[in-house]
Amino acid sequence: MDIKGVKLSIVKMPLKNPFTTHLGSVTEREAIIVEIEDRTGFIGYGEGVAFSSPWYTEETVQTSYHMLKDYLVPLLKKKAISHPDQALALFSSVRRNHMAKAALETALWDLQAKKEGVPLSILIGGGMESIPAGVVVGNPNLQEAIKQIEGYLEQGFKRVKVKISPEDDFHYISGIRKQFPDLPLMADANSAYALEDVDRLKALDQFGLLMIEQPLGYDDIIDHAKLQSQIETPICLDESIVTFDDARKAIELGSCKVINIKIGRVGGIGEAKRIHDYCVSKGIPVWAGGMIEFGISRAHNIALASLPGFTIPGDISGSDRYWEEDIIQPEITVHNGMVKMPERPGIGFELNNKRMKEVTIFEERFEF
Ligand code: OSB
Ligand code: MG
Repeated sequence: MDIKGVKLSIVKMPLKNPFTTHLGSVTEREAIIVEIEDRTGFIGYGEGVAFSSPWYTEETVQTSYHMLKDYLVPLLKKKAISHPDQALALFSSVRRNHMAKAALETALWDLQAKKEGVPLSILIGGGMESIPAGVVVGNPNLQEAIKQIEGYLEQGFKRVKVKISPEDDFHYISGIRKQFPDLPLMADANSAYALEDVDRLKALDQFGLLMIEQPLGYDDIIDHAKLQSQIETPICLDESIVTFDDARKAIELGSCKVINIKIGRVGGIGEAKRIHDYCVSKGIPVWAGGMIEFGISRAHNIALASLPGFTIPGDISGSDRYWEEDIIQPEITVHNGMVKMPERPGIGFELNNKRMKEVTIFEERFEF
């Protein structure tokens, strides 16, 4: 791909409002922004979505940075590749560290799409249609959550996801349901339950949730299969699916009826596409999960969500969901609950250099 150099920037920005799960609150977001420049002057953008601490997966901003600087960027420098679909094989000597790999791999996809002069959605086999936006409410206070949901429905969001835990699940979900009887609603537990909680989870069946996301252990697929056979609500797996084989095994076992695909969690767009294609062949719907991310990662998600198997609205909200000002221009916007597919080559957004200057806390360049 004739790469000239790679730039890594660590950015840091406060969220407009704290985002709370039973695992804690996120009030500030750090991320790694990757820029890969080729010798003709094109620049591909990627975003490392690991958090500052390892609460969601084992990776952090610092472990990702270490992997990128000391292993992944040197691998890319040592062995030239001609297409981003060779990146996963190139990185195969590094075990896991999916978010670090995805940060670089997604930048290669953006670069390739720009070289070919096509939108990223088209390059990866998707389309140009607008996609429906879904939003996540991370607020355990029922009255505040209801207010927030009202605001999002006014903006036209097509689907709402809330966070739940055994502490307050029945009261919280029934309160929201009472207020919004027809709302396409789902609940994400981020592994807050154990198999012994089956009765609590069965009690939620009456609320007609679209799905319950990752109720049990973050690396489990066995107990989820046992749970799915006892509850009506479809189980969606998030944390448990970090590879194509995880998806295959979970579907074979009956551990879930839906899969949330996050590019960072599975190590890149190549693996995300493989999981998508397999799910389509098995009749398992998928949707694009969010990571409280900045605009670069959001833009990659939007392209991914244009693939035909993404039949459920994803965690795809606008730049203003979390940020006073995003690091891209134009910002991502939601109109009547829809996000327009960008038409320009690549991800279709540029870095906002002024904003990048304000929020960058560290940067480093690697010449090839
Ligand atoms: O479990 O889906 C999750 C955010 C950070 C880490 C994990 C998850 C989430 C979300 C998505 O729920 C929030 C968003 O990006 O809007
Ligand atoms: Mg989740």
